[in-house]
Amino acid sequence: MSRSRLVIVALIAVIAVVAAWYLMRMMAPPPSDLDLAREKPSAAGLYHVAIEPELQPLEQGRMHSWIVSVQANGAPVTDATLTVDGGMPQHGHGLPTQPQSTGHVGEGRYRIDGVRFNMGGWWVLKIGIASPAGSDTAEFNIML
Ligand SMILES: [Cu+2]
Repeated sequence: MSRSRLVIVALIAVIAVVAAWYLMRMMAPPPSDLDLAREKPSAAGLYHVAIEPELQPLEQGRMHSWIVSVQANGAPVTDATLTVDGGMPQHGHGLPTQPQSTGHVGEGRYRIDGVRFNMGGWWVLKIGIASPAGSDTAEFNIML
């Protein structure tokens, strides 16, 4: 085998190994102890956050909204600004859309529009909450 041909074969082998590694990572099941709670304290403990999809049951590929409830010390937080981020930890990609909070809809509840999960698997929704009480985040795991 000529030297250039050897280099090409070696290159193809490396690409195949890397591709196989990515495929195995994407196909791997999510952690068995994944916390699927839809209600939890925020990361720094400033808020208690609950999320609920308006689409029941959740469906792949459909645009829908979520209701996020925010409380602090047992009382609804009515003056927060919410941001949404997320993605699929095992696929290394973010959300396919840019969900937006359309504001407070009463009693500490906020509507998040424009959520769409374009594939099945393990998704993470990160809710950012800013109010005079402080800034905090809450991360939720969603299986689809
Ligand atoms: Cu994905």
